[in-house]
Amino acid sequence: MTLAALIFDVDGTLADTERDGHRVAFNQAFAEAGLDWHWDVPRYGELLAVTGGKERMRHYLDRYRPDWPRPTDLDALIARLHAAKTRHYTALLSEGGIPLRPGVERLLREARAAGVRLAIATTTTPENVTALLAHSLAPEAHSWFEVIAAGDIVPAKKPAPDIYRYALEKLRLSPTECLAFEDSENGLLAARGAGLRTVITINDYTRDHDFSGATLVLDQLGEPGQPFSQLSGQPSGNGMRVFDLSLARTLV
Ligand code: XBP
Ligand code: MG
Repeated sequence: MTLAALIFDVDGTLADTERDGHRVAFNQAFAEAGLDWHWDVPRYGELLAVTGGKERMRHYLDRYRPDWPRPTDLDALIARLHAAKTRHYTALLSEGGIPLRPGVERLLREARAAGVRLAIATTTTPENVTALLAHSLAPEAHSWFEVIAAGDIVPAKKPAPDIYRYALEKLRLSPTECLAFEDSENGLLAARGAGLRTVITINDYTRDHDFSGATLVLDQLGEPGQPFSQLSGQPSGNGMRVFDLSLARTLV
C-alpha cells in the first residue's frame, strides 16, 4: 500500500506539552478563580488517564474531591475554568513556547516535500493546536495540515476512535494508506480503533503504558546525531535509526 498521509496526535507527540504547559495553565486558572485546587506533577500524571480538559476537571472532583461543595451549575464553572485555562496555555506558548520533540519538524518537512499529506487528530482545543504550531514550528504551519481534527468536534474523546475516523473521513483515505503517531495508551487505542497502524514515541508520563498493538515504539523520532532507541516492534530496516519517510513506507 502507498503511504498517503501521516496523522499526528499533538500533546506528548509533537511536543511535551502536558507537564509544563497544560498542567501549569490549569493551575493558573484554578488560582485565578480562587479555588484551592492544585495539580502537582505526579497527580497530573494520574489525571491524564482522562483525556480532555473539561472531562479531566470533572474526573478530578469525582475522584479526589468528593466533599468539595459543588455549585448548582457545575457545567458553567467547568466551562469558565476551561476557557481561562486555554487563555493561559496559549499565552504560555506565545511567550516562548514549548519546543517540538526531536525529529518532528524534520519528518513534517520531508512529508510536505514528498507530497505525503498531513493531518492532526487530538483531544485538545483547536486554539491550542494553532498556538503550538505557530509558535513552535512556523507562523503558517497551520496550513501544512489538510485536516486539524481537535477538541469537541466529536463528542467521544480518545480512547474512542472517533477523532481518527473523523480525520480519515475528511482526508477521504482508508486507514491502511495512513500512519498515526501517538504517545499514550489512550491515543494508541483511538488510532487502532480506527484501523490505523501506529508509531509510538514515549515520554515521561507514558513510558509505562501498555503499547501492545503499536507497530513501532520509539523513545523519540530521532535526528541525525541523535538516533532513536527502539523499544518494541519489527526491527527497522533503517540503519540510521532516524524515523524518516523511507522507514514510514515500510510500515504500511
Ligand atoms: C491530550 C489531552 C488534552 C490536554 C488538554 O490528549 O488529554 O486533554 O491535556 O487539552 P491527546 P484541553 O494527546 O491524547 O490528544 O484542556 O484543551 O482539553
Ligand atoms: Mg498525546
